[in-house]
Amino acid sequence: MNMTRRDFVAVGLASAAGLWVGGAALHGVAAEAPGQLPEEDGYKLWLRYVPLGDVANGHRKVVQQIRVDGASATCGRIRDELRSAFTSMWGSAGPLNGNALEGGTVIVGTPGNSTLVRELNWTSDLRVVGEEGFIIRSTRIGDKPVTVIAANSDIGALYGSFHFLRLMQTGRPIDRLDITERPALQLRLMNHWDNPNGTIERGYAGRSLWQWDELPEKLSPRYADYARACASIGMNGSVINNVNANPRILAPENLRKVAAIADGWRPYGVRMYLSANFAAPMRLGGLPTADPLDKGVMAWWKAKADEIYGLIPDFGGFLVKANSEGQPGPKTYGRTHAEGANLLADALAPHQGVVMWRAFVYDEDVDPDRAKRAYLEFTQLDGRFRPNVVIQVKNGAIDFQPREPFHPLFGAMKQTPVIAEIQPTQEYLGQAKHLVYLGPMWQEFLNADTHAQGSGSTVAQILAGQGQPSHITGMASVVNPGLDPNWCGHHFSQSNWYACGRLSWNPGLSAAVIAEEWTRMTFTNDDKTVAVIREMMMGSHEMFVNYTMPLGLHHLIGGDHYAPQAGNDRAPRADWTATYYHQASETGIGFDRTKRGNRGVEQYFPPRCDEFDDITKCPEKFLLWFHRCGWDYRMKSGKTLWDELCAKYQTGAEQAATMQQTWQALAGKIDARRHKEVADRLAIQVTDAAKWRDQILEYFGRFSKKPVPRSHG
Ligand code: GCV
Repeated sequence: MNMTRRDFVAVGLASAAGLWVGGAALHGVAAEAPGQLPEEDGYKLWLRYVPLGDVANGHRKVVQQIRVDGASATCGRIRDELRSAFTSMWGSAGPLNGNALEGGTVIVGTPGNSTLVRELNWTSDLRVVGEEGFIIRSTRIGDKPVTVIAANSDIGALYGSFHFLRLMQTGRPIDRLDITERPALQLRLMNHWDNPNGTIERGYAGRSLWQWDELPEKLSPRYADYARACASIGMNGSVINNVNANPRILAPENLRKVAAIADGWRPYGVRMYLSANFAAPMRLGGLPTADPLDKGVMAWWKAKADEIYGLIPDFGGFLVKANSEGQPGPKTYGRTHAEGANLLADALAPHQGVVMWRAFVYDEDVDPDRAKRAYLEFTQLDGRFRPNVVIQVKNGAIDFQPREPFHPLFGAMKQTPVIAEIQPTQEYLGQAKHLVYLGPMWQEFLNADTHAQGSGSTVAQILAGQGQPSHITGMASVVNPGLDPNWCGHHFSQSNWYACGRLSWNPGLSAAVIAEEWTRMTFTNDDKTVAVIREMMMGSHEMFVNYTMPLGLHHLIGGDHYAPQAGNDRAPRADWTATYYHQASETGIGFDRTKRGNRGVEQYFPPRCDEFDDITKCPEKFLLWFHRCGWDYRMKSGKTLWDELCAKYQTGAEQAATMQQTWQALAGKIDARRHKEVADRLAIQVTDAAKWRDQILEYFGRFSKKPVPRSHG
């Protein structure tokens, strides 16, 4: 789907009309009675469908009967979902597919599978929503008031049904609906970094979901539960194995296992993708080379693609990490990333598959500064990729740090589609120990104005197709589910899975709206409690940045990517140390990427480039990313840099302690089990936030030679 800027705005408006802003339109949701809340383990995620109290009476008038005429497996899932949701929310469900059309019927269908939908003749309205969008409308058929969830495909109808249920779950009125939704992005993908031995690279919620030793005969019920959760937030694909890919995932016996999972996902519209190891023709196929220009290698990949599509007809394609962190790639043979990507693209093209080629490369030969390398390599190759290649770019130029300026590749590739990679799994953001809601961070990233096509070229607009030939658009999320009972380790980490899906559907959604939706569905509809939790969540990212890496600092960690290690100066590569980035000395701190330094700012479009370059205009949150400053540099607050740094760390640690108290005060408002499990992790967070403050300030104090100001010590 090719979207113009106008289309993108239209999606945003439709969403704003269909959802709500900041809860203002909510009405009278009854609080669940304190002390009577049954304990929950979190397995149901945001699909709990708890009884809604008084508000359900209004809903019941609108929904008395469900009618889903289609016969496909997806329509079966829609019927099951609606029925079990209504039964759970109301204690009983109305009749399913009753013969007579009654007032209060919810009709779900497409013009192809439902006479009622066809006869409504909404042809031009349905054209707007494309293959995956939907319309939800309160209308009349004859003299009967009905609600229609209409789409062009069964999957669109499924998404519409989940949207309708979300309105109910969050206590919204459903009697006068006129909603039109279409996803802004085509590829809305989960990326798992799961290994064949059941471990997960950067996974913090137990072992891998995929039970390789039981497949393909035995299918864990979690596979369908997973696909259902993905569909409920609009995710339509998943790469199930680590980008540090074991070549054997492509072995025939493993492909049969992968196909069994894919079969279970199909009714939910979740397509299977795999990470491919570039050296698979050698390591699996026994060829003497993996050179992308070798005819034998080309034939091997074509045969492999044919084999995969024989088993998984709707296979999505390959994700590739090449010539990065020890992974094989085309450069091993003196070829370019484009030649490597095109090799796989040609094999997949007859089947309409795509290659997602990662821009996470930082070859030391390209430039001394890691942050500049991917841009330099990939902009040179723009125009040389096949049409079914997309470049998958992390949100920032280094590596999922707590805060990075947006990657300069967004907007820079004029002829090659670019999709974003974000990381719900919180590798550098407290893992599953800290409560950190990433919605605000992603919103900052998506709303960042690249100026690539003049003012207003936000990352979100670029992802949706503005200014690039985006026959393919998308967003990939390195996700967090594992076998832990609550899927994500920390109950609040579920919100990051939820948010990445909602933002992939509509990158224009506000983080606060998403936080509120999630809280209502996951914990409670009690307005006061919701407001408290939403504010906790909304402040949590800035708080984490404050107590770990404020003012543009980053990478102050070591191997575990969790604990403070600003003094880490030994690693196999210089750009894996902390000192490479912060460069603290007695004269100051920070990395000079200005026009007088290594000119990294020049990778951004003007006026963004000039803003980052000018120390008086550079947002202070990115100060030490772009500038090297003396310890006495005067900040906008009037404080010296050293004092400001101390204040940030102290504030962050205090905010963590306050958040713990806030949560404590919600005892009784949340079921006891989940309340305690969150409280236990908050205790770790508060202790570790204080450690961050103390250790980092002690370390930098050795260079600044200044005391920590009394109020912050
Ligand atoms: C999957 C970082 C992580 C690695 C990860 C890599 C990547 O370096 O620490 O675990 O590897 O990013 O995104 O490829």
